[in-house]
Amino acid sequence: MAYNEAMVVVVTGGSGLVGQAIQTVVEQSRNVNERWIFLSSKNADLKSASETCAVFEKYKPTHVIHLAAMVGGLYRNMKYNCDFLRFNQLINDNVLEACKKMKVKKVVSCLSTCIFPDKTPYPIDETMVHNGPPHHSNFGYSMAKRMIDVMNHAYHEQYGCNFTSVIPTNVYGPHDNFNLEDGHVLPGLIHKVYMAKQNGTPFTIWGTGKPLRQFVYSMDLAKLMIWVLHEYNEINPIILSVDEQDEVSIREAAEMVVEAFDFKGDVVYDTTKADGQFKKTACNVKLRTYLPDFQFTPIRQGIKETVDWFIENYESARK
Ligand code: NAP
Ligand code: GFB
Repeated sequence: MAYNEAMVVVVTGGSGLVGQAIQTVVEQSRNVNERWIFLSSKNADLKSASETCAVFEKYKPTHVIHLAAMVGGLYRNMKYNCDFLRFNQLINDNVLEACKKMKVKKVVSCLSTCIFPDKTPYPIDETMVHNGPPHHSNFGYSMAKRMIDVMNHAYHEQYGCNFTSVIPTNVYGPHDNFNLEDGHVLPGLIHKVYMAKQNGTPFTIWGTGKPLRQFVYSMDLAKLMIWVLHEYNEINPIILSVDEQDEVSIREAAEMVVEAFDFKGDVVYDTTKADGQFKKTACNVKLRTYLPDFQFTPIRQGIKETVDWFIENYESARK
C-alpha cells in the first residue's frame, strides 16, 4: 500500500491499554495517507538511549504519540516510587531527544491527572500542574510526568520543537493490565469479580470505596488523542477527561462491575488497604471549548464492554 510519507506516526507504548485503543481506532478509519507504527518494549527498551535512537532511525517518524511508561495502580506506585521516577525519566528523556534529533514535526506525550498537587482547589485545571507536591503515594511517577511538560517547553524554546502533552484521568478498557497487585482499580475489580464468580468466594474491594474518580473509556481517549495529534497546537497540556459530574466513587464503580457480571455473591471491603488520593477532580473546559459535542461512553456501558472483553479474552489478558 502506497503511504503518503508526509505522515509516519510512531506510537511508543503501542501494545498497552491506550496504544491498543488507538490501534483499533486507526484501523477503523483506514486513512491510507498515514502510516502508523505501534511499538512495544520488544522493538526497543526505551530506557536505553542507543535502542531508542536505533528504533527512531529505523522508522523515521514525522509524528509521535509517546505513551511508553512504567505504569501502575496505587499499590504498585506506593511500592516502587524510585523505579517509577527513574525509569520514566529515562524513557521520556530518550524519546524526546530522539524526536528532536529526527526533527519529528509533532510529539504528543501523556501526563496523568494523578500528578497534580495533592493539596489543591477543585476542579483542577491545566495551569495547576506544578503548584505543589503531588500525593505521596505516587510522587515518583508524578515528578517524572511533570518533567515531560518542562521538557516540552524547553525543547520548544531552544529548538522550536512542537512537543505537547495530554492529561488523561483514570483510563480503563480492553487490553488493560488486569494484574491484581500492579493494575489500576477497574481492571482489578473486574478480575476479582471474575474469580469470585468462578470460585463462589466473596468479592473484596480494597479501601473504603469512598474515593472519587473520573474514569475515561480507552476508546474515547484514543479518539481524543488522534484529534490532539491532528488539531491541537499548543505546547501547554490539555486535560482529556469526562465531565466533572461524571465522577463516581470506587463503590459505585464496583457496583457497576457486579451488575455487568450479574454477580450475586458477597461483597466485602478490606479497609486495611490504602485509599490513596480521595479525589483529583479535573476540569475539561479547555477540551470542551475545542470539542463541545464530544460524546464520552457512559461508564456503565464502558465497564460492560470491558467485562465482556475480559471474559472472552481471559486466557490472553495481562493479569
Ligand atoms: P500500559 O498498558 O501499562 O502500557 C505501557 C506501554 O509502555 C506498553 O506498550 C509497554 O510495552 C510500554 N513500555 C513500558 N516500558 C517500556 C520500555 N522500557 N521500553 C519500551 N516500551 C515500554 O499503559 P497504559 O495504561 O496504556 O498507559 C499509556 C500512557 O498513558 C502512559 O504514559 C501512562 O502514564 C498514561 N496514563 C495512563 C492512565 C491509566 O489509567 N492507564 C491514566 C493516565 C495516563 P510492553 O507491552 O512491551 O511492556
Ligand atoms: O486505579 P488506582 O489503583 O489508582 O485506584 P489511583 C486506587 C483506588 O481504588 C483506591 C481503590 O481508592 C483503592 O482503595 N481500590 C479498590 C482498588 N479495590 C481496588 C483494587 O482491587 N485495585 C486497585 N488498584 N485499587 C493512580 C496513580 O492512582 O492513578 C497512578 O497512582 C496513575 O500513578 C493512575 O496515574 C491513573 O487512581 O488511586
